[in-house]
Amino acid sequence: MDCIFCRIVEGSLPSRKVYEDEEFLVFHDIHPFAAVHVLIIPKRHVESLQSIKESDEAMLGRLMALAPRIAASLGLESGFRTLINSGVGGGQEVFHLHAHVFGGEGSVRIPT
Ligand code: DGP
Repeated sequence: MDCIFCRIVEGSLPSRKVYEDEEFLVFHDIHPFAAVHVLIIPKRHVESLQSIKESDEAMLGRLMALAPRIAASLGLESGFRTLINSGVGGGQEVFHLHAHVFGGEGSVRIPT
């Protein structure tokens, strides 16, 4: 399987890391839409929100709970926006589950 985000997790593709723990990796998006634009991904390959199983529910809770911690660590005191594109029809381009976190200049103009 050739997955860009799995390669970032492995370290064979570089990224600007913001946070890492056993389960998740957070890094800056290569094409930022806002002053702050990072991606939260599970290290384990999960294709999409479209394909999650019941056993993924706790992981998803932890992923979303990480967003405010990451936002705070990046200085987004006034708020932030999250987005998960799911499936081709939902605008997903990289098929490894990820939550976008946007903040600062530009973040409120991103089309949803
Ligand atoms: P989505 O449409 O939700 O699948 O968004 C995928 C995002 O991933 C898109 O905003 C650009 C970003 N991206 C794609 N390839 C790379 C990469 O190699 N490195 C980083 N840091 N971001 C990437």
